[in-house]
Amino acid sequence: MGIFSFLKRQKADRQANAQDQAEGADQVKVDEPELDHKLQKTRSRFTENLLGFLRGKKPVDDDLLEELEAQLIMADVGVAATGRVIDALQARAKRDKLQDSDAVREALREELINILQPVEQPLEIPDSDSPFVILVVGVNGAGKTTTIGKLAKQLQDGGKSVMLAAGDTFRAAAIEQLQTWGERNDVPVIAQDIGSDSASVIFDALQSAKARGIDVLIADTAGRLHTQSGLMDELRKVKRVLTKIDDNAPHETMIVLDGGTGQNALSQAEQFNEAMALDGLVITKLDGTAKGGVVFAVAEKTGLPIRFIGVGEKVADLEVFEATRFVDALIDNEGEA
Ligand SMILES: Nc1nc2c(ncn2[C@@H]2O[C@H](COP(=O)(O)OP(=O)(O)O)[C@@H](O)[C@H]2O)c(=O)[nH]1
Ligand SMILES: [Mg+2]
Repeated sequence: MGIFSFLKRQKADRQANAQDQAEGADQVKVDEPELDHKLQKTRSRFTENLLGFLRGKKPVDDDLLEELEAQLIMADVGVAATGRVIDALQARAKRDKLQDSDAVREALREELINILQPVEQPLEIPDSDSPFVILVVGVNGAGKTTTIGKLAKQLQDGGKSVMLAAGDTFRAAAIEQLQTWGERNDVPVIAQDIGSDSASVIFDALQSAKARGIDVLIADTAGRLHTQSGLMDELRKVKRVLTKIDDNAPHETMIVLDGGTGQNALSQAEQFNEAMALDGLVITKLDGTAKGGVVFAVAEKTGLPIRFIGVGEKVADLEVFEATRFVDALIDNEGEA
C-alpha cells in the first residue's frame, strides 16, 4: 500500500472511530498529523541510506544484497533480523528473478512485514469485575510516565475507568509528573511520599481500584535503583504482592523502550524479560532521530507483542502497533515524502 492509500485508510479509520465513540467524539482529534508524517525523521534515516542506493536500477546481484545487508545493520535492524531478510531475498532472487530495484524494494517490504506480523498483537482488555492491571517497567527516560498518560487518556476515551499508581517513588518529580497528568485529565492517581515502598503504593492502589470498581489500573515504576539486581528484585516484589489481591495481576507487564537507543533497547527488553516475564512492549520516540530498525531487532529477537508505538510527546501520539502500516510509513513505498 502506498502513501496515498495509506493516508486515505487512516482518514477512513478515524472517521469510523469517531462514529464508534459518538459521545466522546469531541475528543477525537481530526487534524492530528498522520503516522507517516510523524515518522518522517525516522523514515528518512531508515530509507535515505537503506533504499537510496536501490534507486539506480542496478542489477540484483550479490553485491547489491551485501550492500543492503550493511545498510540494514546500520539502521539498527540487528544481525538476526537482517540475516533473515537477506536470506529470504536471496531465495527470492533465485526463484522470482528480482529484475530491478523496484522488485527488490517490494520484496524487502514484504520480508520486513513478515518479521513484524507475528508481534502485531494489540493489548486487549477483557470485561471483568476486577481491575485489569498494567505494570509498566523500563529504564529511566524511556517514556514510561508519558506513555502511561497517553494510554490512560485513550482508555478513558474508549469508555474505561482508569486509575494510576505512582510506583516510581524514588524521585519526587516522577510522582508529581504523574499527579499533574492525572489532575489535567481527571484520572485518579494513588501516590505516597517519596522514598515509600513502591510495592505497597501499587498494592494500595489495586485495593482502592477494586473497591471503586475501576476497569484499568496502570502502575508506574522506577527505572533505576542502586543496582540493576535491586531494581529487578523490587519489580518482582511488586508482582508478588499484587497476586495477594488478584491471582492474575498484573495482567500485563509492559516494558517501555526508547526507540532511539538502538541495541540498548534490545538488551533491555531481553534483561527485563528474563527477570520479569514481560507480556508486551511499547517502543517510543519513533518520531525523533530513531532509526526505526530497532523495532525489527526487538521483534525478531524477543517475539514479544508490540502493543503500541510512541510517535511524539502529545497525548494523541500513541499508536496501536500495526505491522503493515508501520513498514509502509517507514519505507514510503511510492517515494513520496
Ligand atoms: N519525541 C518523543 N518524546 C517522548 C516520547 N515518549 C516520551 N517522550 C519524552 O521522553 C522524556 C522522558 O519521558 P518520561 O515519560 O518521563 O520517561 P520515564 O523516565 O520512563 O518515565 C520526556 O521528555 C517525554 O516527553 C515519544 O514518543 N516521542
Ligand atoms: Mg517516569
